[in-house]
Amino acid sequence: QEQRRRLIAAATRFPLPSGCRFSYGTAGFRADGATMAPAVCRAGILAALRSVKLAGAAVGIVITASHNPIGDNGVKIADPDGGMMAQHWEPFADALANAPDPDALLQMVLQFAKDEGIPLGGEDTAQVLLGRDTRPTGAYLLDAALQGINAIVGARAVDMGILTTPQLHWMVRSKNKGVMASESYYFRQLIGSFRRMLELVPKGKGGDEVAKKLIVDGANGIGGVKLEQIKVELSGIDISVRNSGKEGEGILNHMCGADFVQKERVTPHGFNPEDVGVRCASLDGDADRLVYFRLSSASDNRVDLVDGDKILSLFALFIREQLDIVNNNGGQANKSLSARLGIVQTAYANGASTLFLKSLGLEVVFTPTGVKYLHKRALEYDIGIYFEANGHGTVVFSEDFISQLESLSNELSSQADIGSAQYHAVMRLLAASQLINQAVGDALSGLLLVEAILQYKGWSFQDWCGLYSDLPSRQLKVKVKDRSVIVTTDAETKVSQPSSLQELIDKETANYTHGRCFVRPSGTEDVVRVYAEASTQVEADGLAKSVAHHVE
Ligand code: NG1
Ligand code: ZN
Repeated sequence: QEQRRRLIAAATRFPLPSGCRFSYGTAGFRADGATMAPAVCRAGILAALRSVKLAGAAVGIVITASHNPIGDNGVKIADPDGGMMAQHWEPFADALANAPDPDALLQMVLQFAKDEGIPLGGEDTAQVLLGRDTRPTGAYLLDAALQGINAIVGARAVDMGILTTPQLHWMVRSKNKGVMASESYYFRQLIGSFRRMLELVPKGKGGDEVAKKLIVDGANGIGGVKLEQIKVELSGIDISVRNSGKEGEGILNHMCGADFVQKERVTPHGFNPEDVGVRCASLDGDADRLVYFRLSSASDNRVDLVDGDKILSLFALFIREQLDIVNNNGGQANKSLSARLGIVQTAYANGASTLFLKSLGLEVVFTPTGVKYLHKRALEYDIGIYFEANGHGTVVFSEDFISQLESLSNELSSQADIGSAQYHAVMRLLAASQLINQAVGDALSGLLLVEAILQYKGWSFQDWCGLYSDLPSRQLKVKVKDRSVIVTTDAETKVSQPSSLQELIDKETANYTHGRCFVRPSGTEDVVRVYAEASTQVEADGLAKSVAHHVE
């Protein structure tokens, strides 16, 4: 009875405006922040139910619209392992968000609880950790989420404050592993493992003062704020933050941030000609994306870009090198590591990156867009490295592999091999596994791993950028009446419906050397995206434009 009363009360407080339709897309629900309260409240209900279903394990709610404009907002749910909510709950998320009235919502929850075997009404049955970014609608939506969570009897909500998205995912994962789920613990892990990585840089490598200098574009979001908080403790790099989110510095994601830099390939707001040649990094508004860039010249605003694909390539090279050092030294079976290393990309990965990775003999596989697909696929390996071209990605290590590392490090240290190259390589892999966020792509931890690897290799930005040359590409957005009429297959590389569209794309693509083109409906915006690659920029633009024409 109490349970029924609470659900009706919550749904009544946040009625669904007529004509509103929410869909749990690539990264949860997203819309204009002012219209999001009903969906966020219902996401609160959903998260609490998810926790009850999973025997009270902590789940997470993140209130953010990532790289989207400041007026937008969104909500997504993290599962107990810190990853995205299991996909088979998405249809229920959609149905719940769109329940037309309180009574329909109540019936829906009761029916779902029955079908899924979720026991309602118990005490202390669920816990939900909440985080939000710096958006002005964040506090209001946090309240809506709290009311949704509290509509489930026995659910406890814990507001973790204003955080980067990956911090919240990390906290959920930690909580369920019995590790302290606090921000200070998160920072301690980041700073400590980064320091260990630098201690393992071979003598004579590592940076001079110039190599240590890094300018970070914080997108006027939460990432810059957090980086300011910890940068004094990051000895070994000299970080200055621009677009740090301080009063007067600019608007969230506006003319700055990882999405802007990666898509527009121009200098973000807040940079000037004095920065030419300096290594720069750009985060997005919630700090789960990371790209690097360098101002090419003082006379125009173009940048040399290092996108997610090249960050992935750097990580892959580094990890492969460490595995080789361990396995080629001595060669005794009990002192080697057996690891399946896998690379996961999406259709947006630059074709040149895929060729490069394959030329190294690495296994490369593809999934549809969205970390929920990439992350899951990466978990199939002992070491899975995934990145979207836009800079979202991470490295995941299997538990079995981590225990191999731990026992090998114990064995080597007890045999007084701690000066050996093999021991150092094992320790580097261990430190990297602690530095890089295992729950989800994390710009701050990714940035520190990049910096540590550049120092290890003694590489400049140019050395890194020159690993391979990106094929010229173009991305366009097309507004259509109903984007859901486009259905794709083969990890989104082919259109299956409408059936004539793929033939048209093939015909256009055949006109270009190294042409590649695909279209798909966005999961976060009301548009169809067109991506084209070809051997020159003019050709890539031409291909994208002619295909966009067929989509309209
Ligand atoms: P959609 O709108 O589904 O293309 C975008 C990004 C994804 C991912 C999500 C979540 C591109 C082409 N797509 O998804 O990679 O980051 O947003 O934020 O960048
Ligand atoms: Zn983001």
